[in-house]
Amino acid sequence: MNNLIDIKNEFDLKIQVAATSEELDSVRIEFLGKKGKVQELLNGLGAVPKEERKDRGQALNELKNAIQTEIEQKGVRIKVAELQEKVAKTPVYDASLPYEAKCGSLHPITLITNELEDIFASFGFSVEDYSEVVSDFECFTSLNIPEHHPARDMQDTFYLEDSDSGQCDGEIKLSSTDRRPPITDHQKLLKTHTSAAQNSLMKKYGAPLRAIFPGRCFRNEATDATHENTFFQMEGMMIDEGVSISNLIYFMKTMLSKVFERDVEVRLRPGYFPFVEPGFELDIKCLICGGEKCASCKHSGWLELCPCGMIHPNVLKQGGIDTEKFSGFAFGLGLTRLAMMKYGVKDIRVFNGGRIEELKIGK
Ligand code: FA5
Repeated sequence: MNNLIDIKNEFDLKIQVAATSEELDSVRIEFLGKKGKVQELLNGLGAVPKEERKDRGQALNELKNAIQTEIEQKGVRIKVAELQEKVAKTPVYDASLPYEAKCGSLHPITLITNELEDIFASFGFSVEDYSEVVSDFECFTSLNIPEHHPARDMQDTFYLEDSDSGQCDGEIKLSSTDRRPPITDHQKLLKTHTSAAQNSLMKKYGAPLRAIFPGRCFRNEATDATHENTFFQMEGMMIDEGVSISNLIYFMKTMLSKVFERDVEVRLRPGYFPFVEPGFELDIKCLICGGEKCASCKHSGWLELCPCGMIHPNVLKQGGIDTEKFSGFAFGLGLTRLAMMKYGVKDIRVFNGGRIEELKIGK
């Protein structure tokens, strides 16, 4: 009977260690399987002397039953533990709880606009909103760009059909020099630049005036890494007594160093815009390639960012400002391009692309 006790001892050890259904099953096979240790002894029962066979058989059956029972009991405990673990790992969706929306991030243009608004507010500038549909007068004539002035062709414009009658059905007629509708001051168009708000804001507030007005602009342009047909600018104007180019340069430099939180290389060169005199182009050294020349800066190392200048007296007069007393500067910051530089976005088309992963820039 010694070997039965040994087998039971061995079984007791192994069943104690078995922690999973698979491990328990191997113990079962080892002891109760067809070629298992108990079965082998049962198979050998015929060779046991007749007078011992009954007791031996009874002892073997008792051993078999004991092992069987213990395996079954341990099996139940293991199943319960496994089930509890599975339940603990399974997320519970409680339909009665409020819906937890997955939060996205603010669009990079919103982020940079907010930042600039804060910066200019700290300089005492008000933040103005302006329509995306403006009149030809607002966009061009009031800005010293009369009908047939070649400067109109610098900004290929989307004119709205039938806008003179006030019955605009929203259909957009693509302009080109030969397809432009007959010009009247009332002709409606999608604003090509934020400068279109200058005249109206001068009339609304008079001088002195400090205002910025960010807005969406539209141009009938072929798109590439730095050009979109729909993009953002942020216009700024400061009109007061004795405003000079020094004020303009100070504000531009301070604004850029605050936006980039480090010194960025800029260059100022003469630029022609009929509504400023003198006019400048303010370029920023490309922050994508560090000036090494890449597709994002059209292989020039620089990016046109913020044309600016002293507001032309004709424009001030159109806005009802006394040019004997007041002077002012204006700038038209390329907001979308600034966002490219600030967030290291290589291609401007990402901003209108709608791919959330590419737009997850800020928090
Ligand atoms: C203007 O729009 C003038 N109104 C700016 C101005 C304002 C000058 C006040 C003087 C005084 P320009 O067409 O260069 O200028 O555009 C200004 C900026 O807008 C450019 O430097 C550029 O950064 C951005 N920009 C222009 N066109 C596009 C475009 N298609 N896609 C993306 N950004 C553009």
